[in-house]
Amino acid sequence: MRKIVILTGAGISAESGLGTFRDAGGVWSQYDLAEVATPEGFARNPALVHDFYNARRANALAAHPNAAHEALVRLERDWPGQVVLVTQNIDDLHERAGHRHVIHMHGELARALCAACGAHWPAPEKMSASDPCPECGTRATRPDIVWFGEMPYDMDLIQRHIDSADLFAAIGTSGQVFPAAGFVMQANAAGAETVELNLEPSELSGMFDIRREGPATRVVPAWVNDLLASA
Ligand code: BV8
Repeated sequence: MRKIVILTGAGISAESGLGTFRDAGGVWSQYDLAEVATPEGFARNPALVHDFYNARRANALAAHPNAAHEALVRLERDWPGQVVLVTQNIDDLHERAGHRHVIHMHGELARALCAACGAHWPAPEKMSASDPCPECGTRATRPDIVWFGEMPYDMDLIQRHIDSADLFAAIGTSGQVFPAAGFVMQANAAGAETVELNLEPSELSGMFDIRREGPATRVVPAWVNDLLASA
């Protein structure tokens, strides 16, 4: 039975009230990406970066999964083949909707990382650089987030999944951030059918075989219903 690989972006959490990055009024229009989402920015001003992610962690905790997250849970549960979910998002709405396996390629607000020894642990609601690492005791705590210029997590695993996908779907992503934006080209080269579900055309729309346009809470459940009806 067909293997489905799904990539989600900020658009799937938009209707849960979490901001996207590049839409009007998006996160990157309010903050300077270089200041809050790069290692250099963290080195310059760790308190500013922790304030930025502490605020986003609070927003994410106050948000709730929406019908799009829930539809993907149904697909993972009821699809007779393998379903692999890769997300660029750092919120935990997929998990809170009940999704069992989520690959967070850009890290997670829910985890902390020691910049000295690489240890990971569950993030406190409010994190600070002076929190001591539970493993090595160093006070070099950072959010476990992949910043610009850093290697995303699980890239080898993700590439293997895409190479063996029969269907690749990108949901709610503008296709402007690499290497995630390159996944559809890899899926096409691997012979997968590719579908884009988005509120509006993205940078990569021309790379997809099929497009379903509209808000995720409408187009994702409809897409999942059609898939399960065809299973
Ligand atoms: C790296 C964590 C090198 C931070 C993020 C070519 C190859 C490789 C790298 C590069 C390259 N060219 C340039 C680069 C560098 C860079 C990059 O891509 N820059 C861009 C800006 C040009 N990439 C990197 O730095 C990556 N690392 O390359 O490392 C390396 C190599 C070897 C060894 C070591 C290192 C790391 C990138 C990861 C950065 N971190 N996130 C945080 O979240 O705070 S990326 C950031 O953008 C966000 O996290 C987000 O996840 C990601 C993607 O954004 P989207 O999810 O697409 O969101 P966006 O707002 O853009 O779009 C929203 C979409 O939703 C829209 O399409 C909209 O229409 C749609 N939508 C809105 N509402 C709805 C909706 N859809 C449906 N329903 C709705 N209701």
